[in-house]
Amino acid sequence: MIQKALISIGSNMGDRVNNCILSIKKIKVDKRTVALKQSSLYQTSPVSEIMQDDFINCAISIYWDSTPYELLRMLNSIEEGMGRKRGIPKGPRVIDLDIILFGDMVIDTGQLKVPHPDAHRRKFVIIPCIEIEPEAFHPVFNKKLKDFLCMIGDEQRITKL
Ligand code: PH2
Ligand code: MG
Ligand code: MG
Repeated sequence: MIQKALISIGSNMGDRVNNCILSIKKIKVDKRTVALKQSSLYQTSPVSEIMQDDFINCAISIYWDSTPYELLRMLNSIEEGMGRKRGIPKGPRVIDLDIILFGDMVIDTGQLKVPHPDAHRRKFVIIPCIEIEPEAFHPVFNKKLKDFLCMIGDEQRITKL
């Protein structure tokens, strides 16, 4: 099964820019990945109740020649290899690699939820994703990703690096 996947990348600990770039290199090294597009890097305010540093966020699109669960496994192992510690939800992290879309599949299991359940509420996800895939489509809400932007308040800050 080959599907196009959109992956959101974020870091707010250590060398944030380098962490994002290194994670992309690691995704590309996998034999099942065909890299398509890579967004700009953005500095974004944390969307969280927990006080923490700004994030660097970006997104990539790939063709993935395996299942979504295998993609999740690969992303989790990159996170672990880069020193990600599972701490407080929405707390600071060295690297976070989230599957936003996987073709037009809808997955809702304990292990994996696609589209990412918060994607449509987060500028730091939508803006990098639509930079590279302007027509990206949300198969649960039957709307383009870009059509959610006008529903998100001004408190989420995002600037291109
Ligand atoms: N990730 C979160 C929670 N909040 N905020 C920003 N700006 N960027 C993120 O990547 C992020 C977040 C949980 O994964
Ligand atoms: Mg996340
Ligand atoms: Mg995650």
